[in-house]
Amino acid sequence: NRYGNNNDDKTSLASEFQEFERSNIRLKSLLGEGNFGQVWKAEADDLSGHFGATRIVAVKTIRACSAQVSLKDEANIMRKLGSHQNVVTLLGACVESEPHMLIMEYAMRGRLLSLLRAARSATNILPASVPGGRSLAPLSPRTLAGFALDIACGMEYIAGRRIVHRDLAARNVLLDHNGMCKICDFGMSIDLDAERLRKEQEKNAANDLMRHNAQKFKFDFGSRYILQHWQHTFGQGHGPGHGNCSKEHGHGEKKSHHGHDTIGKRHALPIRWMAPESLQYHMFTTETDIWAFGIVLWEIATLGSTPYSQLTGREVIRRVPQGLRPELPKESRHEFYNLMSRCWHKDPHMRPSFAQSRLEITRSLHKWVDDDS
Ligand code: ACK
Repeated sequence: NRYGNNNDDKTSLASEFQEFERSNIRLKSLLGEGNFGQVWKAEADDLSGHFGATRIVAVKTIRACSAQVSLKDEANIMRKLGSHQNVVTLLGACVESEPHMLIMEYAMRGRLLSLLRAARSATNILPASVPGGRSLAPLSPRTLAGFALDIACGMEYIAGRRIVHRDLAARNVLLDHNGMCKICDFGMSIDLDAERLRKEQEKNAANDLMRHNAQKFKFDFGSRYILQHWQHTFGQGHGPGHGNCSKEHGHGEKKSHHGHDTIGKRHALPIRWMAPESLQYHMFTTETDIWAFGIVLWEIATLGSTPYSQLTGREVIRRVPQGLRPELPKESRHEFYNLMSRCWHKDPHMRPSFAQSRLEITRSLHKWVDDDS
């Protein structure tokens, strides 16, 4: 299976990713900068399983002024993901000491968003295609559908590993030398298994606290009983202590249920790619990733337009939960019209899965091949 899981042995991952020796990395040129970090093109020696060899890699680092930002969570998510041809693979990490570094496979053709925008103008020079690779010049409907298929496959794999990406967008899809899409940037992602474990621990801690309070209450009840008994026996004004304890106890510990606290990370949010339930209730699930996938289909069909470009972020937050959707591009093929608008169903459970999306895109691709021949 071309798109199947090819790294099911979770136990092998832990040992595979020891701390990488940072003197084996040579930064060569800056590829770009994000909110907190930089991405460098670099050379790395002796990567796991390739001793004695040097490989061109991409290295993500944290800028000195953002030293408090950690790349550990991102490294753990990428470790859990392992290797898939439509996901940027982590090759090594330096996260035991500062500055943190993530060593990733290098995707030489850069961001999908840049490629889509470059294709708008015929005068722009697009990268030539590699023999055996996908043709990128011109960007035919079939090439565009190929991108959509790659992203659906990558996301199906990611969702299968119980990771919610939370920042799926054409700017976070890279192209390798073959013109194959690779999903990247897991800086905002959450691991649903780790979250569940954390919530269970929180619940246990809350239960312990409740048990502790219940015992305290029992003790207080007991002491009040003794006090009343004392007062009954010896009359008011006598007794141990001050004898005025009737209203002081019995407060139950309140347990807060803020959905947004469960994320535990503070980042600028990709509002124009977010589902109504994320905008309103800070809920992030595989279904909200599907919503973002629908927006990516829209970005592909419009060659890199910005969703709701006429609106401010504030207006998007207000109007998407009221039913506003991106305008469907006239030039896109009917199948994708249909698919992207189903990704934007108000009810998350009515949205297609990534597997379903993959099947539908594959079917369209086959149909076009048959129509063309
Ligand atoms: O369009 P780009 O060249 O592709 O500019 C951005 C920049 O770094 C900041 O994110 C590039 N980039 C990120 N990760 C990789 C990677 N694994 N391989 C190649 N380029 C990358 C991205």
